[in-house]
Amino acid sequence: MRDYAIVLAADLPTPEDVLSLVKRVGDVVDGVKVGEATLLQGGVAVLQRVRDLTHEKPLLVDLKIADIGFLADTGWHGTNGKIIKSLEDSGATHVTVHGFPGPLSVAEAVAKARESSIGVLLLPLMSHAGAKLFFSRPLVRDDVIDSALKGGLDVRFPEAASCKDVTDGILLLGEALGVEGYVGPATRPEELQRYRTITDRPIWCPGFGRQDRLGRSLGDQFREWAMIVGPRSAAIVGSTIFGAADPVAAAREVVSLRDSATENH
Ligand code: 3DU
Repeated sequence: MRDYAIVLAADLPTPEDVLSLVKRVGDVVDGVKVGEATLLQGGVAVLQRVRDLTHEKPLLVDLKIADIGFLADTGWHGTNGKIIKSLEDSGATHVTVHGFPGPLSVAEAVAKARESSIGVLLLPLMSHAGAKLFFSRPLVRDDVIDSALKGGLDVRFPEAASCKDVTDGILLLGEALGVEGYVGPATRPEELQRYRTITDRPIWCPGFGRQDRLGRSLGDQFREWAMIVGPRSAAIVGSTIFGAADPVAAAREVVSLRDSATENH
């Protein structure tokens, strides 16, 4: 994936709408995100149809998986693994997974995704208003480590990283379990800064445009995002592109704002 990638969140009402948007905008953006609604309507076959249009570009399936992990003598037999297995050979390159269901759920997701060459992006926090209600609840590092050990996981947690809340705990889990990267809120620059004190992995950031609550222009939002997260990152942009009168022009404008925000990096 290219540095500072622009990933289109193709959140349109039907799979046919999604495919016709990708046909128009796929060459301009650096990747595509397909949501659960599209998958429920179109089935996993829709993913290969997107991939046929975007070729080698990343295809993120945004399922925000949050089910059980179950480790038996014969391997992983929880539901997270079964969900991920159903994406095998579908064209998906990445999938989103929640961290709050705990170490076994994340570990199973990572293990099964690896078998299918899919990267797990974990969600330590979200971008919308109110997301901190639960993610900012206190959590101590020892409880995260104990839970992983009790689950039978033999993993190493980063030595230096401290933990004060659920967001930190999910970042610690992601580091210990080797996720490919994280989803992080472009609406919360100070939280993205916190991510970067714990991880060097890619951070894919939604929340541009309509979700911004800091009164920033789109250009300022891109500048702040790029400065904090650095090149190993992506901006996930939906309605700013697909809601515009001319989505192709809007996608070009987003790419050009990204280019100016990163030209000196
Ligand atoms: O606000 P937009 O239209 O640019 O769309 C953002 C997309 O990113 C949308 O698909 C939403 O489901 C996803 N997303 C978030 O907005 C926030 C998160 O924390 C995680 C995913």
